[in-house]
Formats: sequence, structure tokens, C-alpha cells
Amino acid sequence: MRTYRNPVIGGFHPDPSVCRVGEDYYLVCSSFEYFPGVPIFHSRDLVHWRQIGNVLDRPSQLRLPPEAVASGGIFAPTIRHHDGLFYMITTNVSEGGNFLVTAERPEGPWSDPVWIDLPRVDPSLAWDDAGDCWLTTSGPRLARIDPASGEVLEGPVDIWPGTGGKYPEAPHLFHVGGWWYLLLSEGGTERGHAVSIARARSPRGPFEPGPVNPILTHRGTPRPIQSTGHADLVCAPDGTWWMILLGARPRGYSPEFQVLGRETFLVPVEWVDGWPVAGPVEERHPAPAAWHPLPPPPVRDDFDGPGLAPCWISVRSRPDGSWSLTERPGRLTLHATGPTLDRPGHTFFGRRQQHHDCRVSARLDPDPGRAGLSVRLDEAHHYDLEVSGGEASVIARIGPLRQVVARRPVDPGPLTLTVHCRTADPLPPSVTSAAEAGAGPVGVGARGPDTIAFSAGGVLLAELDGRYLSTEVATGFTGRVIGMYVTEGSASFDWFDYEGTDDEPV
Ligand code: 6LW
Repeated sequence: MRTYRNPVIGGFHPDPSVCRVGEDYYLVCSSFEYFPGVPIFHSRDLVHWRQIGNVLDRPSQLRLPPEAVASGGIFAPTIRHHDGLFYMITTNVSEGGNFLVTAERPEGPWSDPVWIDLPRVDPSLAWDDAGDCWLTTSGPRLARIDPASGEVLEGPVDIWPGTGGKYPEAPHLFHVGGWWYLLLSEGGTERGHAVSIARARSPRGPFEPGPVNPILTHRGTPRPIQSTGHADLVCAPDGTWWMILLGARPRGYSPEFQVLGRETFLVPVEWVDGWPVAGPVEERHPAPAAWHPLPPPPVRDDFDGPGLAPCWISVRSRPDGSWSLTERPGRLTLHATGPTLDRPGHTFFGRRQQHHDCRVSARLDPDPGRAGLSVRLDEAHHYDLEVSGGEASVIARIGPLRQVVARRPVDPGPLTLTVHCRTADPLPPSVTSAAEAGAGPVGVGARGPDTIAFSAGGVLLAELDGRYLSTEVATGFTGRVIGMYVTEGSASFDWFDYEGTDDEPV
């Protein structure tokens, strides 16, 4: 029997929402303080996804001022298709609140925001047969709106609050077989996460809870996939139902730690006596009937195309003039906009770390400037491999501490920088501390359950404990992003490689 492998979209891709149009599926995720925002993916089988763009790709749609804290910005989006139009509704918690944008084609262009004067997060849309548009938010609350103007026509009112878990959120309404099903997540987005269900004859309720709630949770289990929740449902053309949801893959012991953030998973749904039943979420499940594999994504971005690939994200904004693909053709040239990665306003082009084991390399001409590769969770948690003034150095920023942990001279001119992330599995019973590592490059031999190694020109400079760049240390809703930066002058990058090495093909 053919199976597929979870997660279906690895790395920091939380709060997934999915819709189907004919035989095509479209999926969006949260993006928080990153610009452009709300990555959008396409699939023909729910398993193989390709990013086709970013819904919020211009400042008129997404403003993230310097005060927008890490894990602020864009929270959970919902994508729906109604009457020939795509709708994406989300919340900018740092500027403006709830809004929706529309598009005729999922790759865009998407409209400017239609603002909706309602509090709370996790907005979702559903239409009834009369054409009325129902909006739900965390709480959960229900309102009727005019999606063209954003005007609130009725409500908001509280609806079924779940089974008592904290943060009843991510409500989605589905009209199936004469019932309105309310799918809800509760218990918080960490290890207590759960998905519950209720139904009513009208979106206004009253809602009766399902006979077995939660319908899906991994709380309190030793399952390798944890934090499962924030779910959306979709029906395939063959009538089978599927749930898309977030989960995490923690590693290590007491406490576990997660470095990739919350990822996107897929699980089959059965209907039993008129109620959906799903889970647990396994690493492998029997595949959907449709099967449309995609070629593996290219390891190398040569920066030879006319535009940037959609995987590249910057922090808060991407000012014109801070980057160019034409200044030195075939290269990504970056100009510094701020002097440090420790504060907002710097020039950074990164992509999500999607595998526990991966190798990232870039060919850099520092031109002369201060530039390099950074593995980041936020301004206060990043490791940098930096080139400046004839020297390559490794800098660790962990909370209030900032330390140059290794440096060595390098020849002038282009240089290849390499970052190698590894998570040990099976886990070692003990962790050697960096202090015990002895002579040689910093940290080498201090192999904890998660390491990040930094090399310049093929020479290893340092190997650091990756757990400091985890959700448990940094807190927040994101995951690791690895990318190129410049904090002084300018630099050009000839190419950037990202190779995930821990995945079997799906
Ligand atoms: C999101 C909430 C959640 O708004 O985390 O897992 C919050 N669920 O629904 C941020 O991603």
C-alpha cells in the first residue's frame, strides 16, 4: 500500500488552512514578523506541496513596524474559495487587527486589505446557502459580515466554547449534510493542544458537542509528533475527508526541545455516526487516491532568475534599495540597512530550516562589508557566521549574552560559508558540555542532541549546541530560519544551497 510521510510541509509552517478548487488544493500558513507574509502552497494530492507565492507581498498589505515584536505580526490565516474568488483572512496583531484579501488566482495578485473591526485572532469564513458570510474568531465568536466592505452586520456573539481547555481558538465552520460543524482547537498550541467538534443546524447554533471530544490530541503521550492541533478540514474529489493541522517534532529529554517550530501535517478523517474522527497523527499514513509527486526542490539558488523565489523571507520589511538581482547579474547583492542582527531594521534574506539535518552553504563576496549566514529564531537568539575585515568569525547571541566564540583569518575575495545542522536520533544518554570539549575548534566534540557546525572556506570554526535556538529557550510561535545578511556596507551572494538530509522521499 502506498503511504505518505508526515510532516507534509516541514519547518516553521504553523496554523495551516486548506481549500480545494476542482482537483487543486491551496494551503496557507502563519508568518508572524516575516515579510513577505502568508506563504501559499499548491498541491494536487494533499501530500506534495509547492510554494507558489506569498499572499501578502507588498507593504500596502503588510506593515510590520520595528515595534512589531518577534512572533507578533501575522497570526493564523484561513483560505477559502467562494463564488470564483479566493479569500485569505488573517490578523496582523501588530498593526490593524483582522483583515481579508481576495484574488482571482491563488498566485495573486491579492487585493489590498479589507479591514474588519472585530477583536481576537484566528478568523475564518463560511458562506451559507443564502449567501450570508459568517466569520468566526478565537473565543470562539461568531459574526456575520459583508466580505466586500468588512462591515459587521450581526454579532459578534460567543458560541460553543469547547470542552474546557485553555485558548479555544482556530474555529472553522463546515456545512456538511445539513449540519454546521464547528471544528475548534483548545488546550494551547503547546503539548496540551487538542481538536474538538460540535454541530448545529444553523451557524448561530445552538451547538451540541460531539460524543467523543477531543477528536484528536497527542497530549500526555510519548508520540514523536506532539502539539497536534489548529486543524482545518477538506473533502477530496473522491469524497474522502482529510485534516490538515499543525504539530511539532520535539527531540531530547526532559524537557524536550523543538528547533523547527510548528509544522504542517496531514491525517485521514472518517465519519462515524455523523461525526468526524481523526488521528492519531503518524509519521506514515495510507496515501490519498490522487498521487502527484513533485520533483525535489533544487538544492541551489543561483540567483539567475528574474525574481526571488517565494521561499525567501526578510524580517519585518524589505526596503527597496536594500537588495538587487541586477546590480551584479546572477548574484543577490545586499546592502546594509541596520548595524546589527540584534535589533530590527537589518538586511536579512532567509528560508525556513525544514529538516532536522541539513546543510546550508553560500558563496559570498563581502565587497567590503560585514556579512554572513545566520541561523535565527529572533533578534535575541541567533548564531552567525560572519566575514569582515579579513576575518571569519562565529557569534552566538543567546538572550542577553553575545559572544564571539571563534575567529580565523581568511583570504580576501569570495568565500564559501557552510552551516551544518544536525539533530541526533537516537538520542545520546548524556550531553558533554562545551567546556569538556578540549582543544580545537570551539565546541567540537560537545555533541549534544542538537548541533550546528560553522565552516568558512572548508575549515570548521565552531560547533555549537543547537538547543539554545529552540522554542523552549527563545519562546514564541516561529521556528528556525537560516539566511544571508549584511550589517555593514554591502555583499553579494553568488549562490545559496539548502540540502535537507534526513528525509526519505514521501
Ligand atoms: C494561533 C493560534 C495558535 O493564533 O497559535 O496553534 C497562534 N494555534 O490559533 C499563533 O500561531
